[in-house]
Amino acid sequence: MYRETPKPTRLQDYQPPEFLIDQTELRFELDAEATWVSAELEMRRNPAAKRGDGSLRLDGEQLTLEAIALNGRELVPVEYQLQDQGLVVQRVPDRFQLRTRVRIHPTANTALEGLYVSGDMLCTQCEAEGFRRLTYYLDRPDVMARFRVTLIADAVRYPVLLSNGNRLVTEVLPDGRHLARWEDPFPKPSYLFALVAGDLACVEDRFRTASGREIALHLYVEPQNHDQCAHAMRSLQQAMRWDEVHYGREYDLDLFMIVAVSHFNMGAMENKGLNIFNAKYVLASPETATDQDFAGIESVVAHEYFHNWTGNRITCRDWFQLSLKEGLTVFRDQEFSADQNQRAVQRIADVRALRARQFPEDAGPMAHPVRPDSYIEINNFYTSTVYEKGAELVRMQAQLLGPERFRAATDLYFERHDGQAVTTEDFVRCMEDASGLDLTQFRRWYQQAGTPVLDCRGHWEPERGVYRLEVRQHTAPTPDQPDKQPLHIPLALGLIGANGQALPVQLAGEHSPPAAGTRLLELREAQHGFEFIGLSERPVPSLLRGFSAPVKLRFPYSDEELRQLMAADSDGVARWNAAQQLAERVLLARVAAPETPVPPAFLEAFATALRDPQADPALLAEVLALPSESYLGDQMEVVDVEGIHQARETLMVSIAGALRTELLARYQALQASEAARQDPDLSPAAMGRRALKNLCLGYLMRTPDLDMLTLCQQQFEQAHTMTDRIAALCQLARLRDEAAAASRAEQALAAFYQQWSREPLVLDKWFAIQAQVSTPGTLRRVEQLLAHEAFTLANPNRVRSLIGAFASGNPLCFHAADGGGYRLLAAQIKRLDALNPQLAARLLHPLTQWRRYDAGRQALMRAELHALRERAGVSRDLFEVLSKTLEA
Ligand code: B3K
Ligand code: ZN
Repeated sequence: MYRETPKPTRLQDYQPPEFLIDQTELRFELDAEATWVSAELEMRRNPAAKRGDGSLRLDGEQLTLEAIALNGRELVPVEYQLQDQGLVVQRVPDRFQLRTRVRIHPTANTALEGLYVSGDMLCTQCEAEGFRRLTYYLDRPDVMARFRVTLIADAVRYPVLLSNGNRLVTEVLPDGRHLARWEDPFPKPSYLFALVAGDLACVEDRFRTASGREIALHLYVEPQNHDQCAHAMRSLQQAMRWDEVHYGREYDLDLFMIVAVSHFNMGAMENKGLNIFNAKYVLASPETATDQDFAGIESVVAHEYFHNWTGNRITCRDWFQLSLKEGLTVFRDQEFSADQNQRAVQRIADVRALRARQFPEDAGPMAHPVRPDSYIEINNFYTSTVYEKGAELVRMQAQLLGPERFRAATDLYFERHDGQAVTTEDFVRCMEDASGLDLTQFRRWYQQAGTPVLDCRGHWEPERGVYRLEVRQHTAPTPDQPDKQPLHIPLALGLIGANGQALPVQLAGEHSPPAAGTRLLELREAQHGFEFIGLSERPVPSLLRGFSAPVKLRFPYSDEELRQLMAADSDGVARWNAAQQLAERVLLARVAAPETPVPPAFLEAFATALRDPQADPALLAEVLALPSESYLGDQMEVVDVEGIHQARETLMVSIAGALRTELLARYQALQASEAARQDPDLSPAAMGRRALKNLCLGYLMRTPDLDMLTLCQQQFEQAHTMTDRIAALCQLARLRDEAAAASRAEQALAAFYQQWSREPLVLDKWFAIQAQVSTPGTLRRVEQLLAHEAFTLANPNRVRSLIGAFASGNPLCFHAADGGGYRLLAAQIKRLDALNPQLAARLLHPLTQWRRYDAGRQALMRAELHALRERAGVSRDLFEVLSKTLEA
C-alpha cells in the first residue's frame, strides 16, 4: 500500500545497473510462520554503467533485516539505511561480498508474490518484482547471476525441497529437519528464481533430446492428484520435440520440473528448470476436465517450456521489453497448438480471444503500446496487448520474412543474444539482419497503441478484366498518443469466383504466371490502390486471410458475397469471419429494430453448412456460433445491453426453430458415435465432434420442445466426459428460472455439487456456470454463492470462477440498469485489494469500459470507480487502473 501518489517508471529513464552480481548464494530456513533467508552476494561495479554516489541500493519489501555484513564485517546502523522499498549501503568498494539475513512471514502473504503458502506447501512467485520480498537484491531482469540455494525445512511436513537447476546434495539434520542444496549453472535474473517445499507426489518420465541427451521430467502434484498428470506430461514431451524441430532448440539442463499449486495469480511461471503452475493448467482427466481444459494445458505447458529459450536463455533488459519474451512465446505456443490440432480452428480461437480482450483494451483508457513507455505497477502490464498483440507482431514479421528467412532470423537471434538481457529492438534487428528486409516502419507497431482500421473498396472493370482494390488505413487516437502514423501491414488476400473457385491474383505490371491462391500485399501508406488483372469474372475478394494483421477490416460486401465466402473460401479463418459478419448484420439490425425478420437466405446458409457432410465438425462449430454479446457491444456506438441479449437469444430461437431437423439429426449422429465408444476419445477430431454436438444442443435447447430438455438431461447424466456434462449443465442452468425446467435445473446443479465438491477445479466450473446464467435471479444467487462455504477470496481460481465469470461473462446481469452488478463487483474488489492487489486490479477490467455505455450506466460505474479510488490504503495496482480509467 502506498502513501503518496505513486511515481511512474519510464522507459526513457532506463540506466544500466551500477552493480552486477556474479554469484548468489541463498539459504532458506523454511517455515510457514517465520522463514529466515540468508544471502551472500558476490558483487562488483558494472564497468558499463555511470558511476553514482558510491552507495549501493538494493530492492527489498516486507523484510525484517536481522544482520548485514560487507566483506565479512558486520555493518553498524550508520553505514546503511533501511527504506520502505529497499536498503542503501553507503560507500561500497568496487568488488565486495554482501551478506544479509532477513526474516519473512509466508502465511501473512496473501498477495501470492514472493514466498507464500498454498495448502500444505510453500512456494514462490517472483516475476515481475516478487524476489525483493525474499531478500535484499538488485531485483531487475538485466542483473543475471549464478544461483546456489540451500533449503532447510521440517522433514515430515516438507519432504520435497525444490529449486532451480540440479540437486547437489540432500542431508538429514539432527533436529528433524532436512536440507537440499541446488545449483543452477545458467546465470539468471532474480525473477526466474523459484523454490517449492511440500509433501508432493512425483510423476516421472523422460525425454531424449535430438542430440541424444536423456532429460528427466518430474511433475509434482498433491498426492491425491497423481493420476491426473498424463496429459500435461505428454504435452511437455510434444513441446520439447516441437521446439527442436521448428526452432532447433534443445533443453539445456538434465532435469525439468513442473509443480502444480492450487493458489496462483495467473496461469503458470517459467522459472528456470522449475516451472510452477496453477493446478488448472496441469491436472486433467476426461472425467474432470473439459476439452477446453485439455487444450489450455497443452498450450500453457508448451508456453512455459518455450520460455526456456525465449525468456530465460535470452531475457528482457527491463520490463518495458516484456513482449520480447511474452509476444514471441505466445506466437510459439499458438503455432505449436496449431500443429497439434487444426490450424484454422486454432487461429480462429486466437483471433476470437484477440478481438474479445485486446481490441477493447486498445480502444479504452488502458490502451498502451506493445512496448509501453511507462507504468506505475508492472503487474498491470501483463496484458492482452503485450501478450496477444505482441504475438501478432511476431506473426506479421514471420509472414513478411517467409518461413525460411524467419527460421534464419530466429537462429540468428538465439546465436547473437544467448545469455543476454535484450530489447524488442534487438529482436527486430535480427529479423532484418537475417533477411535483408527493412523493418524501420514496422517498428512503429511496437510504439503505437490502437487498432488500425483498414477501409477497403473494390471496383470491377469488366471490359478490361481488371479488379481495383483501394485500401486506406487509419488508427484512432489513444490516451497520450493523439497522432498516429501509417503502419507496415501485411494483408493476405485471395480472389474467388462465383462458383467458389480460386481466381488468379496477378498485379498489374507483373509478368510471372498468375497464381491462384493467397498472396501477401504490403501496406505502408495511408492509402493504396492495387490492380488485379487477367480476370474473366468479377471476383469476391477474400481479405485478411488467416487474419494476417491485428486490424479491423471493413469492406462493403453484399450479403450474397458474404454467403459465398462463408460457403466456399479455401481459408477457414475467412470462412468463419464471413459467417460472423453475416450474423452480426442480422443481429445488429435486430438490436436497432427487434421486429426485423431473419432473412431466409441467412437461415439457408446455416442449413447448407450444417448439412454438408464434408465439413470439418470443429470448423463448423465455429462457423455456426453466433458472435458473443460483448463482441456485438464492441461494434456499437453505445452498447445496448438488453437489446443485444434479446437479439441474440431470439435469433438463436429462430435458428433452432427453422433448423430443428438438421440440428437434431447432427446431434443424434454425433451423440451416437460418442456413446458407441468405451473410452473417451481425446483426439482433436473427437473434440471437434463434441464441440459441434454441444453447439447443436445449445440451439435445440432454444426450442420449446420438452423432449430436448430430456435429451439434455440424459446427456448430463450419462456423459463420459466433463465436456459433455458441463455443456448439458450450462443449458440446464440457463433455465433455472423457467417453470417447466426449474426443478430439473436445480436437481442437476445439486447433483453436480454433490459429486464434485471435493475436486476444487471442477467446483470452480460449478460456480462459473451459475454466475453466467443471464436471468434476473443471478445477482442474488451470486451474492449467496459469495457466502457459500466453498467460496473464498484466498484462492484466485475461485475468485475468477465466481466474481470474474459474473463480471466478464454475464453482460446482461453485470450491466443491470440499477447498478446492482457494479456494486457487487466494487464491494468484492474492495475486500480483495487488501489481500491480493494484483488480482483486484485485474477484476476491475469490466468497469474500465464505462465510456461505452449509456449515461445512466456511466454514472453508476463512475461512482463505484471514484469510491474505490478514494479509499484509504488503495493498492498501487488498483490505483493505477482506477486513475487511468477515470482520467483518460
Ligand atoms: N511470465 C509469467 C507471468 C508472470 C506474471 C507476473 N504478474 C507467465 C507467462 O507468461 O508465462
Ligand atoms: Zn509467458
